[in-house]
Amino acid sequence: MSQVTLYHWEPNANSGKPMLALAEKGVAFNSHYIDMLQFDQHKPEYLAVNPQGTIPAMTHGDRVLTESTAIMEYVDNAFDGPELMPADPRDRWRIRWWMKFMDQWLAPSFSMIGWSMFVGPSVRQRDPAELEAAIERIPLPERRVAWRKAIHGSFSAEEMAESQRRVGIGIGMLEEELAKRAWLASDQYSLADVNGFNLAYAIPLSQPELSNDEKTPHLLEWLRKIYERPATRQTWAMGRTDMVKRVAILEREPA
Ligand SMILES: N[C@@H](CCC(=O)N[C@@H](CS)C(=O)NCC(=O)O)C(=O)O
Repeated sequence: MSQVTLYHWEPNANSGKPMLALAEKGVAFNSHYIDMLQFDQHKPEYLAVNPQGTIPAMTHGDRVLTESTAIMEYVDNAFDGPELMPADPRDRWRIRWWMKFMDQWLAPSFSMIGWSMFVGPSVRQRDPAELEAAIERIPLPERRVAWRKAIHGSFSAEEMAESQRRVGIGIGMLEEELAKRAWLASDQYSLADVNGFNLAYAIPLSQPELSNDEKTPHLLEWLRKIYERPATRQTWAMGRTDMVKRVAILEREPA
């Protein structure tokens, strides 16, 4: 059996997607933690795996796989375990619709807010010359821009407002969709739920005005149900930073 190694940061956003998919499938993997805040993703050892210097990446035997959503699909197809893509073509279309919408339109806005509130403040007290040298080593120019803005707190008011607008729309769309069925995109738990949980698990904490038991009951119930799954517990227990501890907001009150 070929070994699986996952290079990942926290169970959050892109890294959390393949972590949770592997756990749902019951696939044992070597966990290689990349400390994003220490810039491990730009060190030569990791660039030998993924020259773009972004996480996650996965190896399966001699195959190297990148792009979190595509990795999840690979995991679902390559291994036994519960199917995370139903057979029905319309369900498959809906799952891919949601994943495309989240990855392309919604996640970058969540990411901008997260980078300005967590990533920037976590590193900006370090020596400026060291930080600038670290940024210079980043292979992708767009990631250099994101790091500079996060460190210097220079996301513009317009781009932050646009991100907040998209988050508001996204929350409304999730609530509307989750009122229709138990899971986001089909009647069975799927990759869309894995993807969506990674994006949305902290919404009740970060957006309490927009998402709470009164305004978005279906969204809250969906998040809590996913958090109760053994694979989710196991995956979030692998987190090391305060950021992922936000998941505790999803614990149900004792009856
Ligand atoms: N589209 C890629 C995006 C990967 C990505 O940009 N990941 C972020 C973390 S969520 C990253 O590696 N950031 C590191 C950096 O910018 O230095 C995917 O979904 O895998």
